[in-house]
Amino acid sequence: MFDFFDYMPIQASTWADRVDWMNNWITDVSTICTVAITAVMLYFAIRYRAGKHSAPSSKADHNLNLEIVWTVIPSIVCVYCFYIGFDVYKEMRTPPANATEIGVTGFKWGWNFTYENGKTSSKELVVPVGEPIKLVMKSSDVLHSFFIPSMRVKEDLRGDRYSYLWFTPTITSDEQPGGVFPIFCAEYCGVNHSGMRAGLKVVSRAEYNDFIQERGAIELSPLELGAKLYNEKACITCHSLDGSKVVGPTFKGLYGANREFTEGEPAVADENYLRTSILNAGKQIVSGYQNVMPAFEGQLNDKEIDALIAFIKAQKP
Ligand code: HEC
Ligand SMILES: [Cu+2]
Repeated sequence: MFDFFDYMPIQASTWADRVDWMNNWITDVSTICTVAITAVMLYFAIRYRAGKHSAPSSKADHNLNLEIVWTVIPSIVCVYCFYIGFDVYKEMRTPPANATEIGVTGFKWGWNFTYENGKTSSKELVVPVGEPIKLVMKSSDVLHSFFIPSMRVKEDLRGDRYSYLWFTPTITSDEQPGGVFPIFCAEYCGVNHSGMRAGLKVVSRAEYNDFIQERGAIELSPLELGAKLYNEKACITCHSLDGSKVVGPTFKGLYGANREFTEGEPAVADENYLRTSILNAGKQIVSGYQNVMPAFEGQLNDKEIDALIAFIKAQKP
């Protein structure tokens, strides 16, 4: 509406416009109401102060029309706020399938970023401009929250499951101080909480490719490590890659598929489902199979679990 207050950080993602519009709209409506109500209150307090101007005693006790008006109008305003908020929220919850995926791990007190080919970084998260970016996030200890003000996104990181964020950066970060958009932890997580700062570096696709290409020779990509573990941890003895049913279900086309169980509600095989299945297969038994898969809880570290998930995701239908 009027944009009375200009305090928001630079708009650098496709969300920014809509988030700011909503923020300004709510602030403007609240400001107008506060000013109007205060003005009327002051006017009445002075106009009808005790003394010779005292209000004559009145027989009016209520006014139905007035009450309907001041109930219906605020209700419409509230429902409208909810509606436009929900509209953006729905999109924010649904990352597009073609997004570039980057892993984020929060720990006391810092961040680790893992790119698709196994390259890692910690002080700077580097992303290509103009493309959707999906962050698959997890904490290795307490709750943290990943906050990039210029992208207008923030989401908690938990220790027991993955959470997601996605955004499309609209401008590169060249012009920013330090060449990066600031990243903060927004969940109080201990003494060095305020030290959990990093930078989001938004670059061209070509620069991004160069950046992820520079990596140590011995580092395996998550996919390569996943393939190695698939053999070494003997998943291969019970899970095929070609669609055939062995002791366990095939990994072919598993990611994103609907799963049915001997007990309980069906589920979609997303990252959280795969993680639970790998660590604790006995929790939900896939219909048509026996509960014979060993629990890998405690036998695989986070990096290995992420690698197996990447490997399963790569087995396209
Ligand atoms: C001894 C055989 C066996 C081994 C070894 C085994 N699994 Fe399984 N797995 C199964 C069976 C049987 C099921 C289906 C029953 C269930 O849900 O527990 C299953 C289910 C799964 C599921 C859920 C599949 C679906 O269709 O929803 C995943 C994911 C999985 N296993 C991953 C793995 C990984 C990764 C490994 C290796 C680290 C592994 N499994 C090792 C037998 C095995
Ligand atoms: Cu933190």
